[in-house]
Amino acid sequence: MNIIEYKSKLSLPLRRATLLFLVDEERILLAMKKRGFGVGRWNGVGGKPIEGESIDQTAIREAQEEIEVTPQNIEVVAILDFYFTGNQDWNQQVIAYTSKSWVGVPKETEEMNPKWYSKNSLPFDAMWPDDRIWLEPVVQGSKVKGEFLFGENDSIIDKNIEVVETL
Ligand code: 6U4
Repeated sequence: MNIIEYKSKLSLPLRRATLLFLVDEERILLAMKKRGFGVGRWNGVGGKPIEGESIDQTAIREAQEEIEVTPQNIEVVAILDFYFTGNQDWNQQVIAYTSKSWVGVPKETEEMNPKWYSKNSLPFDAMWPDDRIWLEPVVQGSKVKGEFLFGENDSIIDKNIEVVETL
């Protein structure tokens, strides 16, 4: 199975979700997901839009809910289409953002536990397996478009990655 074959069988458009990383010159803020989809992994903060909300508003609200900060200058840095052979309900398009300024201090909530990491030493073994492919260029300042097809145990069985000028 590859992405082209898989997509040809899909009938519904991908639902969207956000993923946001606070960044400074040397560091990136990750957060440990404490429950739900992606539990036990370090990731950005984010989730699904609620009715009437723009995707940018979702990214900001989710940061407020999950780590109690308000991002001030969000920028889209990746658009990633994720497909799962095992469960179509997990398919999603993730809009990934960085923000270089914010109001508040990142705080643990019932959903996420935030922690600063050096951009040079991300904990890829405890992250989504796609992260080492697309987040690496993103932390170096690139913008990325990507598609990933996951098989058993979230292994990547097909992927397309492109560094782009604009998203
Ligand atoms: P709720 O509705 O909050 O209970 P939950 O199960 O917590 O849902 P959701 O949808 O809010 O999950 O958040 C999923 C998060 O995981 C989003 O920020 C997007 C992110 N995500 C999904 N697939 C990913 C992947 N392959 N790689 C990655 N992040 C991913 O780095």
